[in-house]
Amino acid sequence: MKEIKILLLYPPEQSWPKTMVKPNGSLAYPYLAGALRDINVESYIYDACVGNDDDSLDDFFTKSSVLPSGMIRTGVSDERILEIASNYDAVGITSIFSQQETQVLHCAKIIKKKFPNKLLFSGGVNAKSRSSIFFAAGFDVIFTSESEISIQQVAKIMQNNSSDFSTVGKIYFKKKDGKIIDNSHFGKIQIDLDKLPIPAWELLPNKRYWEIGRPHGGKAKQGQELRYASMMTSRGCPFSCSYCHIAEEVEGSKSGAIGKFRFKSDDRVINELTILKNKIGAKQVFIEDDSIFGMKKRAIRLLKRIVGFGLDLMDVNGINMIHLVKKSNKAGWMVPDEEVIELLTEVGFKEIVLPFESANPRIIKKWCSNKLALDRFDPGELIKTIKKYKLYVGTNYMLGFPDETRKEVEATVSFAKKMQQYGLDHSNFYLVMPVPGTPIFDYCTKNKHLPLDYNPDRFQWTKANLKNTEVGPKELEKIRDNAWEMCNSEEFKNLRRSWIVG
Ligand code: B12
Ligand code: SF4
Repeated sequence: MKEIKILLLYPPEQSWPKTMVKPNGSLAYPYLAGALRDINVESYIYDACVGNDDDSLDDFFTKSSVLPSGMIRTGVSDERILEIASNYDAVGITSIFSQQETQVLHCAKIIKKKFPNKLLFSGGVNAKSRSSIFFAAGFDVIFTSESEISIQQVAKIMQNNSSDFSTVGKIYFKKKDGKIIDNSHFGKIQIDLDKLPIPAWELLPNKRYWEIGRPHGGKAKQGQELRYASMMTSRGCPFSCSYCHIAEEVEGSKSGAIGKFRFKSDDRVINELTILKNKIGAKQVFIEDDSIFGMKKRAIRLLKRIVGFGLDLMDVNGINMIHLVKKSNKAGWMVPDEEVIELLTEVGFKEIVLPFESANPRIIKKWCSNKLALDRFDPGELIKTIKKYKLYVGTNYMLGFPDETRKEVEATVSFAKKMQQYGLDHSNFYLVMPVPGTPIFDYCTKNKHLPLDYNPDRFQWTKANLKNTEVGPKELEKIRDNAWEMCNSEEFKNLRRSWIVG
C-alpha cells in the first residue's frame, strides 16, 4: 500500500475594495481531514489567506495586492502556495463560495502547471455547479456532495496506486484520456450525523484566526479575548428557498438528500463541545446549522447545554422568524413566542437578526419558501417583544428579485423605514445575487436575466447583476445604498465603516 499525503488548501481571499477580508476557516476541511484521519491518511490544512507558523502575517496580510478585476487579493504568494503543495500527493481546494472562484481556479492552474502528476480535486456547491470550468483549470476530481464518505474512497484508491475512480459515487472525474465521467447518480452521504468523523479542528490555523480577530459575525465585546470555533449540530433544512444551494437537493439529485434535515444526538454534540473547549481551547462558539430550529424543542435544549458548558455563543446561523412566533386563537394568525424569546435570552443570546427578506407576500411566497409573510403576524409586535428582553435586533432584506416590480422594491424599503420606530438596531439590505447551484440561478439563466458569461467576481450583495428587470442594476444599487443610509443610525454606520480595510 502506498503512503499518501493530502493537502487541503483554502485559497487566498479576494474582496472588493471597501469590504472586509475575513479568512474562510469553514467546516468542510475539519470534516474531510477528520474522515482521512479515521482511515489513517495524513492530511494538512493550509489557509493561504493567513499562512502558517512559518509565514509572517506582516509580510502579506496587511499588504494585499490589487487583482486585474479591481478586487483585492489577501494571502501568501503563489510561490509559497507551490512550496507547500510540493510536499503532497494530492491537493484539494474548496469552492463553496462562487465569489471566490477566481482564486480557486488560479491556484489550480499554477499547481497543475508546476506539478502535473499531483491529483487535484475540488468540492463545494460552486465546484459542483461549474465543473467544466474546473476541469479546464486542471482539476481531476470534483466532489458533488457532502464528501466524508467519498474522500475516503478516493484516498484508498490512491493508496492502491490507482487513479481509476469509477467505483466512487458522488463525484465527477477525468479519465487518463481526458474523458469526464459523471458518477453523481450513485454514492452515499451520511444520514446519521453521529457517524460523521469528529472534525479535525486542530488542523485549522486557529491561533492565527484568533490573532487576526475577524470572526464572521456576532458581537465581540471591547477587549474580549477571541478564541472562537465553528460547529454544526445539524445539517439540512425543512425549507427550500429559491436562493439556497440545498433547496432542490433530494434523493436522486446530483448531491443527494443533503437538503433533508438531519441532526446529531445530544451526546455527540456534548462530545464535540468538550473537544472544542479542552483540546482546541475555544472560548466562543459559532453554531453554523442551516436551520438550528428545524426541531424547536431539541434546539432549545441543546443551546441551554452549550451555555452551561462554559463556552460563549458568538452567533447562531439559521434562525427563521417562523420559530420566533407561535399560533394564536385567531386562525392563521401568529403571535410572538415569548417563551422561546425569553429562553434565547437565558441561553445567552445577545442579538437576533430577523430575516424579513421582503415586505411583499407575493415575493415571500414565490422566492422565499413562503416562510412567514407579513399578512400572518405583526412585525412591530415581534420587534417590541424581543426588545423587551434587551436583545440587539437587526433585520435583513433582499431587494431585486428577477420579477420584482418597482412598487415592490419601494414597499420593502418603506417597510424597513417604518420598522425603525420599534427600536431596531440595524437594517441590512442585500441585492439578490443568484449563485450557481440554486433554483433562482437556473431561473435567471433560463429567462435571460443573467448572461451565460456572467462574472462570478461580481457575486457580492451590493452589486446588481440581473438584466431585463423592471428596476435596472444601477438604479437598484442606488436604492440599496440609500436604504442602508436612511435606515441605520450614524453609530451603526460608523461601526461598519470602521471594519473596512484595504
Ligand atoms: C459558515 C458559513 C459562512 C461563514 C464561513 C466561515 C466559517 N468559519 O465557517 C461566513 C460567515 C464567512 C460566510 C460568508 C459568506 N457566505 Co456563507 N455559509 C456558511 C454556511 C452556513 C456553512 C459552511 C459550512 O461550514 N458548511 C459545513 C460543511 C461541512 O459543508 P460544506 O462546506 O458544503 O462542505 C462539504 C461539501 O460541500 C464538500 N466539500 C466542500 N469543499 C470541499 C473541498 C474538497 C477538496 C472536497 C473533496 C469536498 C469539499 O465536502 C464537505 C464535507 O461534507 C454555508 C451553508 C452550508 N450549509 O454549507 C453558507 C454558504 C457557503 N455561504 C454562502 C454565501 C452566499 C456567503 C456570502 C456570500 C454571504 C454574504 N452575503 O456575504 C459570504 C461569502 C464569504 C466569502 N469569503 O466570499 C452560500 C454560498 C453559495 C455560493 N454558491 O456561493 C452558502 C452555500 C449558503 C447558501 N445556502 O446559499 N459563510
Ligand atoms: S431557510 Fe435558509 S437554509 Fe433553509 S432553504 Fe431557506 S435559505 Fe436555505
